[in-house]
Amino acid sequence: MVRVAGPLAEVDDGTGVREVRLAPRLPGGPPVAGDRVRVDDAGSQGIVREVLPRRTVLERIGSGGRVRAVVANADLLLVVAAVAEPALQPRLIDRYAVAAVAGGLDMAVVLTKHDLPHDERLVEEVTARQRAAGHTVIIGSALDAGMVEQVRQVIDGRLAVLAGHSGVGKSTLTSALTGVERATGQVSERLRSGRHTTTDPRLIPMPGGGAVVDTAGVRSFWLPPMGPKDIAAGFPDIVDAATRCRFPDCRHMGDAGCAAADEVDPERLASYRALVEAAESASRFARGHG
Ligand SMILES: Nc1nc2c(ncn2[C@@H]2O[C@H](COP(=O)(O)OP(=O)(O)OP(=O)(O)O)[C@@H](O)[C@H]2O)c(=O)[nH]1
Ligand SMILES: [Mg+2]
Ligand SMILES: [Zn+2]
Repeated sequence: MVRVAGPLAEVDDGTGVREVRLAPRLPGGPPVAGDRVRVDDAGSQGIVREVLPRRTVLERIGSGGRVRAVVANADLLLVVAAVAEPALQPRLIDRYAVAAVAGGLDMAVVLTKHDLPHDERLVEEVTARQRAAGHTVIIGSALDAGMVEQVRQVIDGRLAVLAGHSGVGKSTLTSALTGVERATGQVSERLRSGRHTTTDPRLIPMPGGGAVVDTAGVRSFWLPPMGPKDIAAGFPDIVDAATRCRFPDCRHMGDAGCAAADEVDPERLASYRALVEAAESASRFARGHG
């Protein structure tokens, strides 16, 4: 599945991209970019009859509070964040890491706009923390061929999804990686209009192997409902410390004998705790008690 647009979609069967229709109440659907589908070619236009089981899925909370798939079957989540314009938000990267582990994707971080004035201390802190958590971090300018080559190497022939705030350079990178021109926009215009430049996630193959899905920028990225264990799984440093917590079911929320409280970087622990608290208040709200 290359992209979905209402009742229509584009699929690529290896010989080329063509337009198909989606059957109503599609089993396994609704489909998203990256999905594998069964197409019925009986009529003049192919009809998608089934969405096949997903190997991985990146999910978020969409409008209306429903869990929504963003991309299916991607191998790698590239979290794109600018060091300036828009401002770097370290905890957004942690939220994506939780979603990546939950959905079965590898993750790497791409920090763009290093050519613009920025807070270098914050960038160094974020980079050190993310590398300590086991993530590759690439820093540079999306307008620079050197960074594009580094990103290509990290993708390494796989299917990667580019996600992050609006205006951080996802489409700029996608154009450079694929040679397919993607609409890019000035951040100032975007802030005025409140609109994102990219609205249709689309899977685009890269010459020489691999492919990327350029997604629409998010205002914020909210996780599907999950418990403390699933949230902690997105923090390898907490997972490691947890083996030394006194109790095997330690939630690292101020529990007695918690090793994470002593060993884990305070900002990382605070980031984890904020997610657990947000998940708990969301589930209270859903049950109608809050
Ligand atoms: N100086 C500088 N400008 C950049 C860099 N990366 C992207 N830009 C510019 O930032 C603007 C936004 O880039 P886009 O690629 O459209 O951002 P996007 O992440 O696709 O945004 P949405 O589609 O709205 O989610 C464009 O004017 C780019 O030329 C960078 O590393 N340095
Ligand atoms: Mg874009
Ligand atoms: Zn603990």
